[in-house]
Amino acid sequence: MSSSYGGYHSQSYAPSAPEQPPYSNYNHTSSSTSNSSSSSFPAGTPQDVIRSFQMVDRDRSGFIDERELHQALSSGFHHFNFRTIRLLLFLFKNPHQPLTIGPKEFAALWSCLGHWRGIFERYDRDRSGKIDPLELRDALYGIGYAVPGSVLQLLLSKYGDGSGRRVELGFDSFVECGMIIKGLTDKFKEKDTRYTGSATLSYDAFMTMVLPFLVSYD
Ligand SMILES: [Ca+2]
Repeated sequence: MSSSYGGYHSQSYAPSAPEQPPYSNYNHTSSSTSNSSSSSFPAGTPQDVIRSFQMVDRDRSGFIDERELHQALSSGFHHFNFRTIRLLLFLFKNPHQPLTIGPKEFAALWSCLGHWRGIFERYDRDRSGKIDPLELRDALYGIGYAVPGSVLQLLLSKYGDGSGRRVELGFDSFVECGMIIKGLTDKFKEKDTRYTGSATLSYDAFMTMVLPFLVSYD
């Protein structure tokens, strides 16, 4: 169940799966008292991460939505487009709440983005502030994903401006590409237990694997 993304719960996408139970008590007790939601952050969460969350969680509900997440990440990291935000939301959402992020997920997401930031900076070799196709290939290879050129091309075709010019990815699009490749590959590996490079999987399993990565795509 645990994954390196801080836990996304793929079984909730299985068409045959029962409905998720309705929202149940998630850690924070009485929402009306003014206790800060920091009590729900994992121990050791940096103060600036907690502050970022609280700054956008204006109603102190202990959860943030798409717009609030966009605000928090854009001021903390870099401007994020909403497509990336929607993917992040799907991958990190609280299992009991549709499309919202609680403190625990926010801390996991923030630390995950920190890792991607490090990779981005390491592989932006010409310091252009963008990742070009070769830099992307090397970055993915560097973290253990030898992605075929044809797959990379297909992936990158989503990010062009239609002019046919070479695609360059900002941090948000880079994170998106990285998470799609990493997420799908890791999901595949779960089915390919003997690391043969091929796997047999059911229709349900296939759809469950792929769908979360498509829903953010408009
Ligand atoms: Ca570059």
